[in-house]
Amino acid sequence: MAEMKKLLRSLNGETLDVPPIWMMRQAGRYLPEYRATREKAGDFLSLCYTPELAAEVTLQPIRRYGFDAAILFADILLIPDALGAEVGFVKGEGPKLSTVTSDADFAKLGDPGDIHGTLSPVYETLRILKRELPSETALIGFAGAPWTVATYMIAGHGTPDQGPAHKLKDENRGLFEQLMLRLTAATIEYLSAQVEAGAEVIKLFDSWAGSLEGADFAAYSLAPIRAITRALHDRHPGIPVIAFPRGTSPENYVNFAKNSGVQAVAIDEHADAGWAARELQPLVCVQGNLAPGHMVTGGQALVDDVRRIRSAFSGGPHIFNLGHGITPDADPENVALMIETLRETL
Ligand code: 1CP
Repeated sequence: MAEMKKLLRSLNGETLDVPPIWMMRQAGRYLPEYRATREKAGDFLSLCYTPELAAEVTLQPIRRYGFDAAILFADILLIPDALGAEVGFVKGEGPKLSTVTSDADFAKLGDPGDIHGTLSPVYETLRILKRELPSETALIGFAGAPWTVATYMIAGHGTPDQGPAHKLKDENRGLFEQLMLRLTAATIEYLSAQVEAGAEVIKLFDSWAGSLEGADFAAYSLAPIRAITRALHDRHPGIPVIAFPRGTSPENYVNFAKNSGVQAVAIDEHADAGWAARELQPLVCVQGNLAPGHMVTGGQALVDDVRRIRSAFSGGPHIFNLGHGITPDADPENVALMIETLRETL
């Protein structure tokens, strides 16, 4: 039997001498080859929906660095697009969407079962990747968690404090919860199709979980992720799930690790590695948590921090990653230095 891929071994609970490594936003604007392909595709959504080009940019960081995992090139806002919201990416400004703030807006959204027409190119991208990836590289599919996707659908753009989504939640909870249920159902459909097309691991990005407090965190981050994870496990027994409730509190991270049913919890760079090793690693595999700023600044501080994090998590299952996505101003040489340092014999 072929040896199991490193990422899958960690997700299975194994403690490895050198942990597997991949990087959030590893295909992206810091790479010249990404910028060239992006130019060829024209707009960002065309890049996501052209399987040959989306597969090409997924493979670029694998060829350059030999990461242990490839993450499907797509975006969390493809679900709103497939549900019939208008979605566009304005250069230099980020995403712009039609908003959902009334019953009439909600009534225009499509059914979860009808998303596959729009999303079929994404499944084709996964099939291409399945054929073309090196045999040791794991293939990660992903979606945004319902809360994070809802924050963009309600506001119509990215927001620093998710104010519009909190306002709808507090002033029209019925409508807010209908939207959350629609997103949860659509996400189950989408991720299940990704697994059928070849995804071996699923990641759920709850990038704005940090603004949900107390009971809201349990109801709108933890509960929908648990529902999605359960449905995926029912349909595809054994499929590992990584979730990223970015920016949440230590108590919430622990509650999440105990009760979400996921195999790995990704932590941001603000979570203390020693704390996470003690409190989370006995419960789940931990992914993280190098500060993305090191990819800009490099040098000895980068080397020291890679060693510190590897050592803090050496007693349990760990996936090395950044605490959030790499930024466009990062230096590709610093990514190489991070990997070289991680893989050195100590
Ligand atoms: O012009 C460009 O090339 C657009 C930049 C870009 C890229 C490279 C966007 C627009 N999305 C992506 C790809 C992407 N997005 C991936 C691909 C795989 C990889 O990681 O290599 C993934 C997993 C995402 C996920 C994503 N999109 C998240 C969750 C992760 C996170 O960073 O917190 C979020 C919040 C988005 C929304 C989004 N899409 C794009 C931008 C600039 C944003 C953020 C908008 C904001 O600041 O609120």
